[in-house]
Amino acid sequence: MTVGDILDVVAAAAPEIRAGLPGRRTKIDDENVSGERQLAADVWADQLLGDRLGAIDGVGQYASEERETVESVGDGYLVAVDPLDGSSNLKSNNPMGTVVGIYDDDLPTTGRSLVAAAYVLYGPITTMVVAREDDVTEYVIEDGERRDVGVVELPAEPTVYGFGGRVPDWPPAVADYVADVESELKLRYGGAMIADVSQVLTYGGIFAYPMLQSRPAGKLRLLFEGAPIAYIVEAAGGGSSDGTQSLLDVEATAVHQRTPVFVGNTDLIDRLEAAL
Ligand code: FDP
Repeated sequence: MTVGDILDVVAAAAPEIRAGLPGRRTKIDDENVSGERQLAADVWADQLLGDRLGAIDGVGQYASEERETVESVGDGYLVAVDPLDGSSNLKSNNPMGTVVGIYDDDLPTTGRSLVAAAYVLYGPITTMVVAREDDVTEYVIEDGERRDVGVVELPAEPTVYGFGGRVPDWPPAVADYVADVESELKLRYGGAMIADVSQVLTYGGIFAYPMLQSRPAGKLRLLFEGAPIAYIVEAAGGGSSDGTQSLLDVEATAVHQRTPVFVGNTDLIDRLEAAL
């Protein structure tokens, strides 16, 4: 039952997180462990989720993109959270999300230790997508309760693509790949991984935050973002890659390790790996 309890707590926290955003759009003086200036909303969502998830019987550790160290809170699963993914979208009032990975191992580990992964999308409506044992379900969150609105399956025919990072900073092989797929797909990039991945899950296609010439490991965090999203997309019938292998197979050596992220329809991921 613990996995279900964790997901219920995340769903119950979502309306509270959303309701607290309007007054927390400003940056504070602190940086997170990855050197990024935090918003008041990042810190607040992290505190709220840490308190709630840490109190669940059966949760052993709480790890957050916003905290340097993993907190020990009892015995059981390790819950890794990106409390507000894409929070730089808050200033311009564009969508953001919360990402949750439930691991049955200590960090650092691989995505193969995930027993479930989920995200909340704070869009025009608040939705939650949960992957568990190859089953991916979308919920609408109303009054903190999850209402099942159907199975999520990646459409067989891809239509959208969205790649992060500045184009002149992409390695030539990434630029060539994008030049190739942009004749087949239409650009959809909003700047929050969760919202951009949701477009791929809905319409088919590929989302990436690739390796950059200035930043060979890319921007996104493997254990908080890359692996949970790969778990969801693969369970929905798609593929994932760090450029050479499934994101679920990448061995982490540090809790806050970064990785290039490519997720989407398997043929697009195969072509990407061949191009790199
Ligand atoms: P943000 O910095 O706003 O939290 O997780 C990092 C992330 O957003 C992703 O959600 C998003 O895909 C990416 O960074 C956006 O980065 P760019 O601003 O470089 O496009």
